[in-house]
Amino acid sequence: MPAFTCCTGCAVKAPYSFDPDLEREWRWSEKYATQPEILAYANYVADKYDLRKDIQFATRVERANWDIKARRWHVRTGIGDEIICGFYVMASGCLSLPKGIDIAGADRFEGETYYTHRWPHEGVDFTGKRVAVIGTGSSGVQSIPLIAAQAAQLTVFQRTANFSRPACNGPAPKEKVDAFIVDRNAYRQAARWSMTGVPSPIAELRALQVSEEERRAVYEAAWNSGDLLPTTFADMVTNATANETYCEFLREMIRSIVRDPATADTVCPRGYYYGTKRACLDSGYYETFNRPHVRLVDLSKTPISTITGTSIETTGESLEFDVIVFATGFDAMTGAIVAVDITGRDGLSLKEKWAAGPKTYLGLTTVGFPNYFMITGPGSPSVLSNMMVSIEQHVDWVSEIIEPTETAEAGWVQHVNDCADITLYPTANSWYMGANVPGKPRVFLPYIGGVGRYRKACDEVVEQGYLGFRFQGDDGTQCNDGVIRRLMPDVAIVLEVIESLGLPPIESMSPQDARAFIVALAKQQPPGPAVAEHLDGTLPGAAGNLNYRLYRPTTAGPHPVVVYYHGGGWVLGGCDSDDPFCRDLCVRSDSIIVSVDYRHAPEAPFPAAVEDAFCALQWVAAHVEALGGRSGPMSVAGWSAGANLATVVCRLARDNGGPAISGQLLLAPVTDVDLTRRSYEENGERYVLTSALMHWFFDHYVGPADRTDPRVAPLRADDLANLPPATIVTCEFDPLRDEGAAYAEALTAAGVDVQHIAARGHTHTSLTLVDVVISGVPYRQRMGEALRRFGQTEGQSLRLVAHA
Ligand code: NA7
Repeated sequence: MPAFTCCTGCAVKAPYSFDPDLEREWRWSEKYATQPEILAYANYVADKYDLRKDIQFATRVERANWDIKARRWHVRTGIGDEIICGFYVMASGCLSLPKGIDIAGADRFEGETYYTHRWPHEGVDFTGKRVAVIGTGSSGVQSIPLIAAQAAQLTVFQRTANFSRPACNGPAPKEKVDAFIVDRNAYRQAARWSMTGVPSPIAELRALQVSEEERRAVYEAAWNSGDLLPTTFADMVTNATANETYCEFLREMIRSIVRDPATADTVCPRGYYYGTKRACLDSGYYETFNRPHVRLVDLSKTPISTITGTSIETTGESLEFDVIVFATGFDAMTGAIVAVDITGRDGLSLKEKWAAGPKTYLGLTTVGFPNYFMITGPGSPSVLSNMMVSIEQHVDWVSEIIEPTETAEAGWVQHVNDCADITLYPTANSWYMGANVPGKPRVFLPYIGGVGRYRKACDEVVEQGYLGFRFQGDDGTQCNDGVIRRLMPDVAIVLEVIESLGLPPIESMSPQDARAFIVALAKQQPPGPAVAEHLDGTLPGAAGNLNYRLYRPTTAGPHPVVVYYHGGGWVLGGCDSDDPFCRDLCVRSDSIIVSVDYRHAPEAPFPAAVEDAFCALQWVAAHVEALGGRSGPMSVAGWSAGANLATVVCRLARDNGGPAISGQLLLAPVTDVDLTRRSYEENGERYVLTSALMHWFFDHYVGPADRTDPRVAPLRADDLANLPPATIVTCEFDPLRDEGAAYAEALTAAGVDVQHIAARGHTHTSLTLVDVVISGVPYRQRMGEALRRFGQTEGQSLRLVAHA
């Protein structure tokens, strides 16, 4: 068998792009070229640019340390050389240091032993031999059919089944090659700004939004595409139910290929989501298990206990072999870097610095290691991208700069985690998480925000005067400190989409047009989770009937009741606009949510909304049991202007002898009329709720004389004592952030039990975007928990009301 490759198509889809001549001269024979062809390309490039004179082959770098006085790196090699240099670049690969073979007795085997990562260049002949392959990752999946074609007997030892699809290898489709030849630049540009470094359409539909037939058609097209990352659905990496539909389709395809049902069942992956472990492409992998001389051993049922001189022993049997092939993977992303003993400023060891997981700025640099760079280091798209595209970007970049700051590095590490945390990836035991190497910290290693977004972050670092980098020269230090990405990644995407639509600002519309606009927007939202029932009704307001919508949880009742007031600046919104959020609150709080309308300004200005809000509260209190709720105090909740009403009715209830309220949940509340706070200055223009829009709301809602009335500006009330316990959620990028925080402080000072939750990286509107902004889930969960707590605190609130 010739040397094979576990190539992902990186080199083939986009070889070096720095020289148009090179692109024209070289032609690949197939989509996923094998190792000999890639080696030939590397040699061709080395010859063409006369590179060999600058390369020292067969030399291992063992140590490197920074000489702070001379501002130089000292790099020591295994053959005793010491190289002194201004810059030290580790381009040592993400998957180049093999994971140690952690199987007892592996070194005792007396037959032939091969490792997929160190394949003999002259090839291996398996003819007539009994061969074992251990490992079914990308390397195993690709080598198994080739080994089976020669061996007398092949036994595959599988610990975890992997998802694999046909590679459909062969010459690249002519139309793709022609398009590339006609406009190379367009292809390169598209690749550089794409998600994965391979230009492909962005998935817009969500899997559960389409019919089963449509879903299947998309999955079949993906199966037949031969692409590693074909476009499927937008929620594939974030929604477990959506992902499971794809997993089940793939299992069905596997079962249709593998004839023996027990073997088919064993090679069907389970227990993790598609893509969260590196998915594979193969040429006849599943078909191989139909061959009479190929057998599968399921190590999840009968693990290997030891390897002897002639056999592999599992807990179930002993099997003799002539050859063992280890396809057991790599110490991914960090292994090859920390294998060199690197010491930075003040004797700091990189291995120790990274003991709990790698910390980098942009995956390129790390604090304490001046003039040190990593090509495709942890925290950059790296293994989640076409490596060539990412390598070229890093190489272009490192010719420029020096050392990052602590703030910049901590901010980037946070951002890399924020990106991973909204996906299903951290749920799997994968090498992306370091989970294949015993004792390695469980950290998501690459950057999953995408090649294009990553490039943009790097470019913005430069545009902002090398934000987060420190330059140290003879004439002192220069530093522009800061964090390049502070918004939650999914919030940033929503803002980008809104910006790309070029919508007119709401405050430029009439209230009627603005309401129609909000209704149209609400129709675009995902529906939110299922509840046992939602029913629409009317209740008497202060000047006529008001609509309400009740959401009932699926669990057995009776449930505590929450009266909810929608957002919309007292001018816009209604039960529909906040529907997904109310469903979500209902499920997470296990409470009945009664979302009540109130009259809107300017037709019905202040105090109409307050009067209606209080009437609605009284009506719900009088009908708690008729609505299926648990008797006793209710809680109130609201968002924005609705949160303003929710806290205002708490004061009214306190001062008017009821109804009893056990707690108030205030999401981004309006608590004051001062539009000059710092949060207005910082966030008044770019994050959907703008200063201009707040002016528009106030101008419609309340005349200047009434603006400081505590029923408009509850922060200005001089008697905040004895109000129900409050959970107040403020959002970092919200003009209302500081007045929400001030209100939390004022209530606390008045002796109210307050929980203040500051939502990092969120905007005024992002936490209500259920199933769109996944990073809002932990906050919605805490809001649900707050309501649960309120639902259990009858005694305290009754006492508070009695006091009033
Ligand atoms: P991978 O994808 O890490 O696969 C390694 C495989 O070896 C995987 O199936 C492991 O099972 C298995 N393995 C590892 N250790 C053992 C032991 N001790 N016993 C049994 N089985 C074991 O590495 P590859 O080389 O295949 O691919 C690396 C990347 O190269 C690939 O994704 C492409 O990007 C190119 P596990 O899943 O851990 O249970």
